[in-house]
Amino acid sequence: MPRLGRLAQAGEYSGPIDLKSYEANQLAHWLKKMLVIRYAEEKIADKVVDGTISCPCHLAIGQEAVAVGFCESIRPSDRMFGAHRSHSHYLASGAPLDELFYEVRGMLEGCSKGFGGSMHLYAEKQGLKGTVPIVAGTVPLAVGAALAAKMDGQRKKDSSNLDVGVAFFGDGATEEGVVQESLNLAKVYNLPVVFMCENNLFSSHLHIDLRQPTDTVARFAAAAGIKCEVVDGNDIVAVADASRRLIEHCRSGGGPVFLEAITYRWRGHVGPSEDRDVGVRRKDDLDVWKRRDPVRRLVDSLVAGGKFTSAEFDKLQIEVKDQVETAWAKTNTGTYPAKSMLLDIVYSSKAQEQII
Ligand SMILES: Cc1ncc(C[n+]2csc(CCOP(=O)(O)OP(=O)(O)O)c2C)c(N)n1
Repeated sequence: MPRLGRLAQAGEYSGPIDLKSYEANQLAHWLKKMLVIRYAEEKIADKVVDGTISCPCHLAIGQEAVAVGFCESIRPSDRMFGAHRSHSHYLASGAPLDELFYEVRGMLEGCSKGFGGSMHLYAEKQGLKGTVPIVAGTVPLAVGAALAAKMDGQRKKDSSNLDVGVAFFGDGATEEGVVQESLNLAKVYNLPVVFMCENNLFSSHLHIDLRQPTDTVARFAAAAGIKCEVVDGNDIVAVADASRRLIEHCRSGGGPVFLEAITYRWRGHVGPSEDRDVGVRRKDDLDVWKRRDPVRRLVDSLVAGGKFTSAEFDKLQIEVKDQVETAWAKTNTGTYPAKSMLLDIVYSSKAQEQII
């Protein structure tokens, strides 16, 4: 059975990353996006603790490089689907921060009008068609959306620049049968779908070593004959490069692809705590994984390469923290929906006519 080897070892790959020929501006833009995700999620964590937010929030602190590196190659006409841990995907797509904050407070100004909470996010203009907490539930939806994208391409007689379907999911999701069915169907129909697996080594509280005979899940895609790559998910350049290669393959009619990014979440499965008391590996690994911080590694590499100074980083941190504070403060004057609106958003008007 294949193993991830050094890639899954907490103490490995903690040094600077190879920035290749990327321009300083581009890298600073990625850094800013990662900081927005980190500080926004820290704000959400604080507000869960003080009770202002009462919906369950699954945080992706530590996994920011995957979302930002991947979304770099996405365009608004693509069809992305996220899961329960998708604040990062929502923000990386460029969707408005204040609408995320309104949403987790259950307010009408939120991206799902306050009816979705943390786990049902929506950003149509940025290509995020929805996030759903049924583990693996959005994988077949992305396959269906990719079928539609392929048919659209055929109608336009242009199958060399297709929109793509995208499913974000975790290693735990690959234990659901529907993922195997989706991989198989996507390959048989040669669909432009990207399976984007963030392998953070945990499903809820169980380490992958306790759940699977090996620690890599790309083997499921390989078994279906799907082109796949495995990368260090805490190296934004590695993620961005692999995502670009694979997404281009899909767009040009090459069929489905699978990217497995190895990463680690700093907070617990749900909520702000670190879950140090669960799982045999978590307690030992967490501090070591924090030294593999995707943000710090990018900053160190930028500074070492003379593309950025520490003073510029300090300034950027202040700017992003201000942005987060301003967006949060805005939500203090938001509106809660009336109880009478309960069915207004959940069902389409046509469905409501049939129910009532
Ligand atoms: C069908 C289904 N089964 C179980 C759950 C409970 N559950 C929520 S998240 C989760 C773990 C998912 O792990 P993974 O897919 O690796 O994503 P991660 O939380 O690591 O991001 C489980 C079992 C669920 N929401 N849906």
